[in-house]
Amino acid sequence: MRCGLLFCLCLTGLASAAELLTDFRPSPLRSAHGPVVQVEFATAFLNVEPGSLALHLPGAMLNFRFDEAVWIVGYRTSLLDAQGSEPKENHLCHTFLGDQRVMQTGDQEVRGLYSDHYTPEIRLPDGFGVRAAAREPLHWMPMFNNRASDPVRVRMKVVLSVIRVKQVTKPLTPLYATLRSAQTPHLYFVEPGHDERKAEFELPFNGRIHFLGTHIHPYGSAVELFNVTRNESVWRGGRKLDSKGEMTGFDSYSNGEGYRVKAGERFRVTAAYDNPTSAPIDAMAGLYILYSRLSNGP
Ligand SMILES: [Cu+2]
Repeated sequence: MRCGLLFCLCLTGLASAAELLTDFRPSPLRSAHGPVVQVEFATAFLNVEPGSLALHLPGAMLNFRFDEAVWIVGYRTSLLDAQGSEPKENHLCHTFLGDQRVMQTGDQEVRGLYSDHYTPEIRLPDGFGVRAAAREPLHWMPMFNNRASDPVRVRMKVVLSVIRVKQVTKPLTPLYATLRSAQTPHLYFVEPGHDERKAEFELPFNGRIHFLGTHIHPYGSAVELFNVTRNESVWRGGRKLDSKGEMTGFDSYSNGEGYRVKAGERFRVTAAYDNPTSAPIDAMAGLYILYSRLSNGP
């Protein structure tokens, strides 16, 4: 198996097929809507220089397609070091996968998923999926951080869980996504102590929100989505800590029934950081919203 190019599909053995993902394997995931299979790919080893934040690495992005129509129902990314272990440090800023490149401002609707260090895996509520047509061009973009003083060498492995359209046994509901940041530009710095950033926006669709996930950096403490029109909180998530008080993950919202949205309602995303250090820290605060559309309004 050759991995001489900057990007390769080493794990699937599809290096010669490059960007066409066809190697479906059994998945441990189960769905009432059809058999779930998974397809994997990985980057080659990449050097991430010290001081890198939200770094795009040349050659680390991938344009790919499925040979047949699929519903993407799960997405997992993991970083591996030269020993094949997951590094303890946080080198994954975030990734995007979808039908277009994700813009971090404005009213963009994408069909895609994301991951970050604190939300490395998304499993959509059963019965929902992101639809990809046969041979439709899809784009995958990883971004990296290295807050240490030495370069690191890592590769990223991706597992996509899908239901093949030809194997669907019960209809699925398509999900669409939009990314909303509490701060633009999205990379900012937080002084020691408590910090909150807020942004308001309008959602232009009638539908239901079924998944909310955050993109957050170390010391991010809470993210809230608030419906300003109705004066009610939609969801508030916080960080997960281990027994030593180390941040290990962040809450997400996943619900088959979902939260109703009426076109034109205004929302506010608020992100809080608590910086316990004596120096400014880097921060990002994004909310990735996955929703279904209702043709006749909520
Ligand atoms: Cu980031």
